[in-house]
Amino acid sequence: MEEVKLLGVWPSPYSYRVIWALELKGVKYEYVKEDLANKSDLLLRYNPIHQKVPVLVHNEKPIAESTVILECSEETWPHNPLLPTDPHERAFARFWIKFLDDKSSTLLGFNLTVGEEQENATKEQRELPKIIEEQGLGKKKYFGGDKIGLADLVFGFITVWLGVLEEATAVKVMKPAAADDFPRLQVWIENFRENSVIKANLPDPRELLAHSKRKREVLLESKIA
Ligand SMILES: N[C@@H](CCC(=O)N[C@@H](CS)C(=O)NCC(=O)O)C(=O)O
Repeated sequence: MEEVKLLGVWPSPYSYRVIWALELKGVKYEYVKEDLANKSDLLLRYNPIHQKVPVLVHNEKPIAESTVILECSEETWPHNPLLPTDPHERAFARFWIKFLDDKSSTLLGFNLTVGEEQENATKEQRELPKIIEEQGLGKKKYFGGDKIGLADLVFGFITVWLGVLEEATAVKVMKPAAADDFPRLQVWIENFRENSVIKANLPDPRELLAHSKRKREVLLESKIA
């Protein structure tokens, strides 16, 4: 019988990407909670280079890096596919996986920015909704068409994390110029959150906000000290 373990930490959006993929595919797995302040021997052994979560361990074979894990899961458990079969559409999905993953670290690091660094990060992020609306989503429901795919999972964190980061920093990162701006992105956010599997596997926004505020306070205190 196969053994699948996921080393993750709350509320890591990178861990959530993998949770969503495994849940959407109906893969049974054991979730192993990591403590990043006191990393386990298992994590250090399985991801010696980056020492980060998530790590997926399939029959004792570890794989690190969330987008690599997503690709590997797709090949290991091809049922309930999260990538298209057509080579061009598959490549298109991979373009967006890469693009959205590259943007994720700036977006997620936003909570830990102040001053000029924050202004620069904000400027960069304000371009993002337009690109996603016009190039990524177009008239489609999800990045790959009618069904949730890997690119949606990579960007899925913004459906909860973005609002929380904006509230914690009191900055509108992806601020629409008008209330009805970016309607396709808004619809995508609603569709993503309303998917029953995703909905059952999202962090509580209040807990996430409290966590983000605590992290930001620690940062601000260290800047003053
Ligand atoms: N590029 C990595 C990023 C993973 C990552 O940053 N994980 C964080 C938790 S959200 C972590 O494990 N940090 C531990 C550390 O930096 O020591 C991925 O996509 O898996």
